[in-house]
Amino acid sequence: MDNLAKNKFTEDYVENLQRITLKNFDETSEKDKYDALCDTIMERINQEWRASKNKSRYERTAYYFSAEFLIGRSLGNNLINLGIYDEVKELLDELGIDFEAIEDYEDDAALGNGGLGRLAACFMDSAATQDINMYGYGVRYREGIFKQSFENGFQKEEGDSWIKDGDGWSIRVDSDSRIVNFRDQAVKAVPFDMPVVGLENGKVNTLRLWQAEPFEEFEFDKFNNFEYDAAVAKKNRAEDITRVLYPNDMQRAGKVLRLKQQYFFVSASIQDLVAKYKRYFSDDLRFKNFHNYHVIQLNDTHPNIAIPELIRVLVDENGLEFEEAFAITQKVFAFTNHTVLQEALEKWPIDIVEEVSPRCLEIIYQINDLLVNNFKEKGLSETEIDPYRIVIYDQVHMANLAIYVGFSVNGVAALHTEILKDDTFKHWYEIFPEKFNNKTNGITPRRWLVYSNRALSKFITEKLGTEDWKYNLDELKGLEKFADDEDVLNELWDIKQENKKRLATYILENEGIKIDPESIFDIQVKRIHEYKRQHLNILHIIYLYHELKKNPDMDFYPTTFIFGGKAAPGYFRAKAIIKLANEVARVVNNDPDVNEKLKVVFVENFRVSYGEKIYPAADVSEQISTAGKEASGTGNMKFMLNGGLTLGTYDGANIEIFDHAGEENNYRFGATVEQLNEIDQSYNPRGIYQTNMDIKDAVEALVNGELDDNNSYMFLDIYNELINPQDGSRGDRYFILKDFEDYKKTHEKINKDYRDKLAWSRKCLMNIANAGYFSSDRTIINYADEIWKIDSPNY
Ligand code: GL2
Repeated sequence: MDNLAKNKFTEDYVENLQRITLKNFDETSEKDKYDALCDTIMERINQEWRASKNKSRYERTAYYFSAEFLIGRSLGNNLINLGIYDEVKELLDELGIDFEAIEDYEDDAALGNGGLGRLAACFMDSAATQDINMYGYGVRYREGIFKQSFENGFQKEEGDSWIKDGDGWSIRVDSDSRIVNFRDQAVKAVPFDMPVVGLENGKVNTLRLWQAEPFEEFEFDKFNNFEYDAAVAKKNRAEDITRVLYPNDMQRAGKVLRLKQQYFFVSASIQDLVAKYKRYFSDDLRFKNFHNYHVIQLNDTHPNIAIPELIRVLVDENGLEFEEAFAITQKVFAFTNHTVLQEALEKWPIDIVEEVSPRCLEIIYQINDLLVNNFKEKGLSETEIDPYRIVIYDQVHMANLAIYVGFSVNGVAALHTEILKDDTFKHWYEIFPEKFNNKTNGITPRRWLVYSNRALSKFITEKLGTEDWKYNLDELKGLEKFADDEDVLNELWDIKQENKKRLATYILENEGIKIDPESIFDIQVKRIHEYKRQHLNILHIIYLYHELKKNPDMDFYPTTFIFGGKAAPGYFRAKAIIKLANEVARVVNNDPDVNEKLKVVFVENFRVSYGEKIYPAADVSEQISTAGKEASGTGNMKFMLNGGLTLGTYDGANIEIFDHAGEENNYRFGATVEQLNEIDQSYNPRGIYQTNMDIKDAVEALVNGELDDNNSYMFLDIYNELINPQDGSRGDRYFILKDFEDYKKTHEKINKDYRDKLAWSRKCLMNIANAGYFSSDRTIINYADEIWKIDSPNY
């Protein structure tokens, strides 16, 4: 901004502040100041937003359908992408306003559970920055993922009404409202559009989130009749649909309301696309060119009911024949799978599908018939066809629907895609090999570096002598030339130290725990799942605690273990893992024999905005899932980009991180998928427990009174799963004990290596320098290029 623009900004800002509050400047609150800043920025975005919309109207566009968009806060990110972050901070400073203080008035838009939802948000940022036409379509949940707190170490959940004080980043577009018809109910779908600003390129894409509303606020007759509850019953029933995000990560909900949410946003979105197409391509009555302008990417199975819905709209509302509509549909849909865990692959009982949309169920049967005939022609018998059926045993298989109809199926990391082809969807791969492809995930460097790690960002620009890396992250490779430059390595070390100090201060304020910024920060933040093996990490901490108790003078570099993440409210064992971590933290942190050397913190309510403070401060990134189970992971990339070294299994995108940054610059441990497959049947966790005393002592602590679970039997539950299975299985499904010894040894190596500051800093540098591949810009360009066939000016 030149001086004129700066003055204008300040003028607009003060004027907005007074206009929306009717107060004099010095009477306004910090919240007022935050609100006015949103307004001022939205005004600036508006013009480019309209221009981008107008320009893309007659161009091929991708539509990213996702039940989740885990956005976080928008203020800082928008300022970064508009290229006015530092200047606005300065201008506010001149007005006596502390930017960081007002930033905290923004609630995270936490409309997602974890990686899958955050990926969608990163893709939005990258598409805009790479000038790719992409609309996001989703749900405007009034309650995001619950807020987590700990009571006596147990997780407590509380609602997260993120828009109760308004939402400065959305525009309600009443004129684009649609009607969504369920079997027993019709509701209004009202779109709220959020701008998605590209990095200083004038491109603004749109994220359109639908909110369910009644047609009438209340029924007057009933009210007059003193039936007050009944008068608003319909309104509540409508609003229920988008009231709350299901907090189950990778767990089928199986509830009518959940399918209603899915159908709700998908139906509104499909109607939206078709209505717009008819407006702008009014002479194409048979939708012959529809597929030339639209490609819909289905983010997991959640939006897959869009497939019959498009056919329904084309056939019932636009007079096409089923065959015509089906042919269009085949050219429009592409499907991304995000997990191989069976409990996540959605299958809907047909009575639920019928209750939501009887017509879609009918169309699903029609598609299923096509499939059966088609496969019979290929020579398959009835039983050979079974694994492909969309409807079988009274259930609709949402993945089968998308794989059969869609033209592309992709996994989210190289190993994951191989597992899909060899195992999960092997039968499909045999018939349609050409549909399968890999798109390794990525993260946006704008939020996860430029914004959240200002010092490192400045360092990179200085060393490379250009800001080009912000658009093309491969340029980071240029940092390698400083790999042996001691001054540069020291500088990098100091940046990490500063970030660690900032996090330590924040943790003291928010968690009430004092940690030493000089200690190794060893961090595991992600949803709590058995397959992610937070309990492997905790058992190892118990082992370390035992060692330090036996020998307080042991040669051990002080380490702080930091955890963060939410457990699904109904996932007992995940909650047990949280309780266990908190209990170990209580014991360790209060024991003066060890607490100079060992600290454990489980931060409350880990979320995007907490992550922005955590990722830049990590020395060690724990990525310790059972090999073959983590489809990709994306937290691993956030740590890497910020110079955290990966302590990881050979799983998901860890493998690609090791490939790019070098195994010598990271810490790989544990069994491979092949090894686990081999021992699967003969695995004997009890045998390991009986012969390895370190493991025995750590596992014993779960039940010998050393740790207190307040009679919840939570620790016994973990113990039983490991070595005393109650269900006749072999126990330790996720191979905790199998990988323990290697994990322990690798930790020992880390503990030694960290003491050589220059060598460690060199590894950090090598990770940063090779993080380019993990930019979601690269990922989205791959989607645009290989699946969507949409031009991006940058490839
Ligand atoms: C996930 C995978 O578990 C995770 O490994 C992957 O990185 C993300 C994004 O592709 O998708 N699948 C899934 O259902 N959730 C994930 O985080 N929630």
